[in-house]
Amino acid sequence: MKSLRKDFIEVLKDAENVVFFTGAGISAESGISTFRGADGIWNKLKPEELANFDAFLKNPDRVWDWYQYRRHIIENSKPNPAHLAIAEMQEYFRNVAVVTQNIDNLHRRAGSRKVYELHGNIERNYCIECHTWYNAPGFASSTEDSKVPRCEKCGGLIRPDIVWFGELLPEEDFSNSEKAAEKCNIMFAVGTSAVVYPAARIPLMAKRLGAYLVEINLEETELSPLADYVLLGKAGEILPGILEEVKKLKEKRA
Ligand code: BV8
Ligand code: ZN
Repeated sequence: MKSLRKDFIEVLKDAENVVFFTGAGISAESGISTFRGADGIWNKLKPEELANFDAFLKNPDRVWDWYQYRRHIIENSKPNPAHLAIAEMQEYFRNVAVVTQNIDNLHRRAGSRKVYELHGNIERNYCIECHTWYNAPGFASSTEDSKVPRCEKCGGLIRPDIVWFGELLPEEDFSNSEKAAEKCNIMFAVGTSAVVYPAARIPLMAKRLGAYLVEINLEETELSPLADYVLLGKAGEILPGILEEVKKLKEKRA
């Protein structure tokens, strides 16, 4: 990796609170498709046809089947060097938070401890009538792919715990993300097109309140003009490079 800019290194040196705001691009190198861009799944499918509650009520089997397809891919994937580098940053900064729009649980599997999930988690499911949770490992794989399971208590439809378009974000995760954005010294926006709201407010808020905003992406996005530093390339290559720099800085200081 080419050498990092001096002003960024200065901020890294003194930073105590660091936030990683991540999107689908960080999991691309784990083999999970992004939503937008060249290989995005929304290029083939319309979000309004699948990722919303009305679509689920209209054709629950179709929507369940689509999530089962994605679940199988996620179950067979593993954290990549970008997720692992973020988890290792916990050794070097006082406070590291991950605010993710991803539903794949790869940050926790990589070892990140403070993870706020703005769009839910595909490993969890609940009944739309009585809200009973169905989170036992293997629950979804024990069901038929093409048939939505029913609640054993009330017979209601079971859905994945994912925030669909038009739905509210989980209150606690969103408010913790806002707090993390308010107090961070550096905010990294990694692998996100930053077009889905209200999640995309998080890096904007951090920047407005004085954080140094670093963007890591294959290409420029709507966030780029606001970023203090734009690093173009693969997250799985850039983040391990930054981690190496952090290690050097902290060793020098010790
Ligand atoms: C809400 C879950 C309040 C399903 C997802 C018009 C204007 C503004 C806003 C709106 C509007 N119309 C509607 C809205 C609101 C809407 C919204 O923002 N729409 C946008 C798209 C216009 N938001 C909502 O509906 C939200 N709720 O507002 O509630 C409300 C409630 C009731 C009534 C009124 C208001 C709920 C949003 C929930 C979104 N859920 N999907 C599922 O996963 O199946 S969105 C979907 O996009 C994913 O969840 C994903 O997390 C999210 C964000 O996408 P990204 O992660 O950024 O991924 P993307 O593919 O776009 O980009 C990947 C990037 O990675 C690219 O830039 C690429 O270059 C880069 N990349 C690729 N490889 C790499 C890489 N970078 C680095 N390294 C690599 N190797
Ligand atoms: Zn039920």
